[in-house]
Amino acid sequence: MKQTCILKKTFLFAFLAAGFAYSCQNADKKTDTPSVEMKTTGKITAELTSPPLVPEPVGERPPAKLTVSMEILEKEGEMADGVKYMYWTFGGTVPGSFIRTRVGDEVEFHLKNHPDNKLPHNIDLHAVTGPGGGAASSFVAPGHEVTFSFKVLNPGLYVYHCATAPVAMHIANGMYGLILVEPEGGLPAVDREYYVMQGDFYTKGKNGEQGLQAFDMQKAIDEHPDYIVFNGNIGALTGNKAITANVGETVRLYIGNGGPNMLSSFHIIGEIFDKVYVEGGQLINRNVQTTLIPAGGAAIVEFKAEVPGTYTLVDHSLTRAFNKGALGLLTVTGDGNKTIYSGKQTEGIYQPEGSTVQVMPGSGNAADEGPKAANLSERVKMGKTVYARTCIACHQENGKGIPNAFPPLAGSDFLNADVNRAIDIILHGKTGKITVNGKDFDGVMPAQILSDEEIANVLSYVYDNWGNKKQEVTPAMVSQKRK
Ligand code: HEC
Ligand SMILES: [Cu+2]
Repeated sequence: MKQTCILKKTFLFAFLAAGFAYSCQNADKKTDTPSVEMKTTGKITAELTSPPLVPEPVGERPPAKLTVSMEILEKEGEMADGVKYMYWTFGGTVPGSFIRTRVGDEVEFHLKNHPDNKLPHNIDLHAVTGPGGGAASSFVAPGHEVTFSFKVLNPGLYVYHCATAPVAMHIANGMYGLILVEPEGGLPAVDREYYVMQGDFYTKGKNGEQGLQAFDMQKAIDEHPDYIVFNGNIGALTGNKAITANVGETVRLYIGNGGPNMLSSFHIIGEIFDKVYVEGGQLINRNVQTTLIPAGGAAIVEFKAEVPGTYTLVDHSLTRAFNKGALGLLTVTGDGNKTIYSGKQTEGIYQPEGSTVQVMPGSGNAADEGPKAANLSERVKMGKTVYARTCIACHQENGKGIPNAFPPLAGSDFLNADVNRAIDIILHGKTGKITVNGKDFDGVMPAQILSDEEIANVLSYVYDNWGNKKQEVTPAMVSQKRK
């Protein structure tokens, strides 16, 4: 772009076309001093942070010599409840420590491979101009430390990752993170900033299989991940680890995708991105619902939190979110704004012209004209269909739920303790803190618009499965509670 601008300028000068020259100058404003020639002042040690936190903004500081010291750690962690995984990490977390620089900085990078580690590693930073993005100079054996330097020339948000063979395996084990290069003067100030990175994981056992799970190279080659998650594990951004903001605050998310294979259709349910720095570069798109983040790519998204509530971060390839883990929560607290979002105002009877039965859906009459179970085994069978249609999205096919988000129905002490309470939950929904099998949940289960028969069937199915107490629920019991 630079080249063409210089050409254009010369050309236009000759013809005194000032208007064009102006727009050209404008486009080049941030690179008036080519970053290659920027002089550094002073030496500072980079602050590194673990996700979802990011270091302090660079603000007005001039380019500096910036020392980054990063330690590679191979360590066991928890992928999901009861599922262990041997992660390989930059700085002890997945994604690795967040590095924040400004354009023109000269980074002196110290990469240390902990002596307890088993393997050599290196680092390829997409913010680096040079062979392998640093990989060629940073190969380091366990118990060693290497140093290399680079100057950051291009502002933007960049992925870094290990590039030791087999590269996809090192990445699939968690070896990726983000490095931000802020423009001259820094990015505009916002109230909150967070760091979220998606990654796909391939385990020998299938999703949810307990115990220490080994990496499965064949599944990686076939691109069949068992887990697709934000920040390295299921639940990294839910429950008390949800990210937070207050009503009225501006939020900026640095979103990356480590891959190694999957693309991310990043979306926040209930929010619109006011701004997206497309692919982490200079181009700003506005009013975006879902932004595509390629493997080995990033984006910066910004929005204002206007309405209190819980917002769900997802990969909008939704089975990834609800079945493989790519789900996080943002909790916004503060006063509501009824103009922006009213909440439910009324619920009435919808009565199409000419219809005969005038009842609310789920009042237990109309829909009850459907087939009736003649015995328990039929009830359980019919309940399975209701479950698949209605409950599966949250409580999952195996009834195990999703840690920190949706409680398990499988072997649920809460469910087994009180059948009337269970009926009540299906009829009227449930919010507020509950404890299921020793784990706290504080979510929202919406009231289910189902007939007495359907509720009886689905609960009988749930009670009949997954180690629950084999309690039959009859339509009469439901009807009793509905009154
Ligand atoms: C939109 C997601 C969602 C759907 C759909 C949903 N639930 Fe729930 N369910 C929840 C949440 C969240 C909670 C916990 C509520 C809380 O924290 O107070 C819950 C709690 C429960 C509980 C009590 C806690 C436990 O684990 O024993 C039962 C029983 C239950 N749901 C059954 C069902 C059944 C049966 C269906 C289908 C008819 C269903 N749910 C559909 C989200 C959902
Ligand atoms: Cu590695």
